[in-house]
Amino acid sequence: MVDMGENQSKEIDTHFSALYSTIMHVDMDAFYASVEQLDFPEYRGKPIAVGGMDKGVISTASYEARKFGVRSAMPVYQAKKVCPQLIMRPVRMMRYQEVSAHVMDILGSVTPVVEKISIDEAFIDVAGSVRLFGAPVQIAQYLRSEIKNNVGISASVGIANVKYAAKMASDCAKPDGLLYVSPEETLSFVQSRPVRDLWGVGAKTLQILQRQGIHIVGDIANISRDRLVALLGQAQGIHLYELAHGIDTRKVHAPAEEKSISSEQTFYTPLYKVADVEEVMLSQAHVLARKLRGKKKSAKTISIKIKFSHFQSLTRSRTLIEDVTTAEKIYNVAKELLRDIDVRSGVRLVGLRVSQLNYGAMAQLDIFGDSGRQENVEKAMDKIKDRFGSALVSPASLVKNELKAENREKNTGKKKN
Ligand code: TTP
Ligand code: MG
Repeated sequence: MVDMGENQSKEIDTHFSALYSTIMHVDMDAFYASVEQLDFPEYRGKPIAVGGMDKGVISTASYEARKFGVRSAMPVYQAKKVCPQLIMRPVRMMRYQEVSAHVMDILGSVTPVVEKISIDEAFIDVAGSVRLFGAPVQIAQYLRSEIKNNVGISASVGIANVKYAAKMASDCAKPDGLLYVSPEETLSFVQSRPVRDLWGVGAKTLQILQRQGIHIVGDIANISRDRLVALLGQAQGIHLYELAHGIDTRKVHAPAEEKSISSEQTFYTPLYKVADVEEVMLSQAHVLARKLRGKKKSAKTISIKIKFSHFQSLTRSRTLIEDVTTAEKIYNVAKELLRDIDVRSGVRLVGLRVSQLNYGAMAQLDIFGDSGRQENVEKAMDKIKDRFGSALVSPASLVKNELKAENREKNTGKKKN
């Protein structure tokens, strides 16, 4: 077991093998209170608690306040009794959600397999990330420092080969720690922990077990499945029996993967010139590239779809050797695909699609090459567009197109995905 507090370090085997534990549970320390201490430096190092305003109970307390016994769900009057110097802060949910999104983004920078459990915790599985980013412990250290440096608060991480053990490990590592439990150690680790630390064990179950003299997970392992079922019912009995024996088949569920991103426009007044179709494609390429960058993805396949006035339609696509993220590249391929198509009979629909989406690391590796520079230019445009709207920054040809498209929209039908 590798326990890495703030100042500890350890040589890590960088050769990944299937024997590593790869499931991480990441949980922010004293989340609401930490955000208050981040935004208001005068509260740092002090016992503070968040909540109290409506229901009169504490949502969470800083670790300084926990030393006095202040806890979540404690009535404020009681908290003030055990800690008279306690500073109370109101809940600022919008701000915590903003910080949460930032943390989740950082987790998403090493793997797409991120399962958000609550505002301040998530499971991630880094099995597919080790070749790019290193062994799981290194990834966890990287994530913890990224969160600390970029968000400004601390996260604790537990790593194990099953979900509930990873969650137990992050609990053990708190605050501001990292605990790695190897696959061989999982069973003995889990069995050494108190039953109350098992994920999903509520007060009622805990009470029943404690009455039977069952206090640690190892105690559960010592009793028969039938007896557990008799005590807790079929579902809970079997579930706890399995957990006590290190069995947990639950996977880390990432949100459903997007397979492609597309943009389509229809025109009541057909387009007869290649240049007009190209202009539409340029605009669409920018929309798609921006979406790709927003999702930190890159694409390998680019397809175009053209529908003619006589309702015939055709598609052309090309799969590239390298992944693309920039509008420039998407547009250049689209233009080439359009070259063989005769548009003179009139085009009613232009569609552009990127597929075979990959997690964007490939493109980031190329950051110093030409496409890296182009990506940075387009990223800078994204930022300005986010702040000021999309009309202000665009390549000259695109501005022209946006104006044209706007005019068209006034007297034509337009569909955009
Ligand atoms: P937790 O992760 O349970 O607690 P925490 O982050 O404050 O402290 P730590 O993880 O270091 O033990 O919950 C996350 C946030 O959810 C917490 O900051 C405030 C909110 N919360 C409540 O509003 N009510 C509660 O009863 C609990 C437990 C949490
Ligand atoms: Mg937390």
